[in-house]
Amino acid sequence: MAGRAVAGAVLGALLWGCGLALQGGMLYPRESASRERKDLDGLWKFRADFSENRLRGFEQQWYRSPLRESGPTLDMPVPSSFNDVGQDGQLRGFVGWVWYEREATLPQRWTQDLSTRVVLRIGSAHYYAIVWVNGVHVAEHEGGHLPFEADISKLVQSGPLSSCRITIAINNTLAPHTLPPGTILYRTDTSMYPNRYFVQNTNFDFFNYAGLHRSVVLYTTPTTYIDDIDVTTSVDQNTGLVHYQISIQGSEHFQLEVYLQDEEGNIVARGTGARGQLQVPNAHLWWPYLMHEHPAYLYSLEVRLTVQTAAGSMSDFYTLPVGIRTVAVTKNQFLINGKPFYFHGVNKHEDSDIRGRGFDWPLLMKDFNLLLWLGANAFRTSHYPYAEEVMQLCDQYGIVVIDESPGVGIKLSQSYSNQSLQHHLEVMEELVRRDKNHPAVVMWSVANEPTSFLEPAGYYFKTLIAHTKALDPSRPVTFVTNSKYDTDLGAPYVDVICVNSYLSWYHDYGHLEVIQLQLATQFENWYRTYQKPIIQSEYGADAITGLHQDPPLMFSEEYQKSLLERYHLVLDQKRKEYVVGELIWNFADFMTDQSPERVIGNKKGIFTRQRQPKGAAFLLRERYWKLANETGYHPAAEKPPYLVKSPFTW
Ligand code: BDP
Repeated sequence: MAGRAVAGAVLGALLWGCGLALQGGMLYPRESASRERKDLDGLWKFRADFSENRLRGFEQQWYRSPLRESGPTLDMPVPSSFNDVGQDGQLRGFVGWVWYEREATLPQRWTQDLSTRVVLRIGSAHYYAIVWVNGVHVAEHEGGHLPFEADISKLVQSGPLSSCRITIAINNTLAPHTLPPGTILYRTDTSMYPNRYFVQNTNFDFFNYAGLHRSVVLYTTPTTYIDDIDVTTSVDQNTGLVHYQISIQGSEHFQLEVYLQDEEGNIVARGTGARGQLQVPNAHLWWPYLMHEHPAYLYSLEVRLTVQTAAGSMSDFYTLPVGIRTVAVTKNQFLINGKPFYFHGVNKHEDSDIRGRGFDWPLLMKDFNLLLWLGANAFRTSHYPYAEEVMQLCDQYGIVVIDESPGVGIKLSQSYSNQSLQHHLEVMEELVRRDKNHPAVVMWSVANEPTSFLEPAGYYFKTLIAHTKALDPSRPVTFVTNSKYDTDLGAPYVDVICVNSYLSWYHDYGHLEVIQLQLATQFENWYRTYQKPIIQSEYGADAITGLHQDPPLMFSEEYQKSLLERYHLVLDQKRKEYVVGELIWNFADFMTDQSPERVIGNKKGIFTRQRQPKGAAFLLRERYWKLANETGYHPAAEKPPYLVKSPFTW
């Protein structure tokens, strides 16, 4: 019973956040003539609360004074997961509250100029976070993959201090109503388990890394500021149309000017007012990588806000990259700029040695270089939203994104409650708010492989998909299903059907010969029933790098390659009909919970966790460049072959 009380308290704290309403925009913090930014990356003070009820930090109010005064602390890098940094096995699997703290020194202008607004922004704190500045509560947020912020101007401008102390308490406990969901399992048999023993159980296949996974930044705006910009684009003949809507906070009397610049810095269109439409004759469209000779063309939308105040005039500037492109879906095609687009790419994870899910520029660039090398034109953000910097690179490199919510592992009936649905709707709102302006994002994915036979599931997904479409009518919506469970509850409502299957892996072990028949049947059944384009959104096999076996046996590199080749035979037939994409599971090996099915993580990567290629990477590379030539689009030729050559071959 005591154990239940312990974790009850852990979970109880999570409920505080329910019912948060979405307020304001969430523009990426960019510097401009009116905005400064200060990154708080580096070493933070850290303590995990190992007390029995995990609530000592709150009981002793650790946020009231520097963390070192309430006990020993560790140095913890930010951004990073805390799990794999240390040598303490207990911390690796810790469940409950951890505390981060750091002092930030502020420029004098920030603390003394009352027309400056100072904002604290947290890119990702997994899973539930409470934030204090100088001991004062400023923000709470539920959900580990999306940013949140707090206006801390009053706090930092009210005293003589030129520094502030930021304390962030983070709880990684997953409950049936969280996204992703989880449960705390109590082991009360004292002949087998120590007193108050509990474990965190989940129904998804990746390690529940936790901590401050992305940068924490301070940035400024004027007190009247550009709060949000919403851009959608369309094309009329050769003219690109940029529809914009801008929201301003702080005053109702302002002037707005917008300028659209091309890549050479020429102003190609201008407008005034909070909403409007810019016309760009002979527009350069944003095309995916390998689909066009000049992919990923980005204009810059510069927004200039001017306000007259008693003290004079005040300005705010914000520049947003804009790609002009259209997305549409027919019953058997996915169209970008009116041309059929075939997704040939990967599923990823935010996962690497030591950092766990922590953001890391070298890793990100390595991943993008590998995608370009591979000839991949797309990825799915399985199984949660990725860092904003990742989405920006996709815009810049022309890598098309299926942007997925953390709706993974939804299996229990309690995870279909109203509370869960409410939270899932809010997460979709936060995701669309953050990523709506990225031309690379061509589709929203609301969930991955939920269990279908539970009664409320139909209502849940119907509502969720309708809500997402209402939030953003400019993009199609999908839902990822798994033929293993014959899940079809989302299919009637989505625009594109994404199907995962693990033929000859989770069943018919070793029988590669059944793949062609089973895969063809899978596609035909889905298409016959729904008449919608289909993406093979996951397929793959574990391969331990360096393990060879010919004829192929499971877990060898040869088996992984042979399995993919069998899939490709069918994909090559069906892509001529209604299959519009193939995304390998997975780009790289990644960490999971421990189980007899996993050998230090999931080994379905075509690259190792250290990003070295297995044999399958070369196989896919050959295929993707071939697909690029067959499905790409050359404006002069008007039809394939596109004749692109990998710059990485000589
Ligand atoms: C799929 C899941 C994915 C897993 C994969 C696997 O969507 O998260 O990692 O199976 O088992 O069903 O490798």
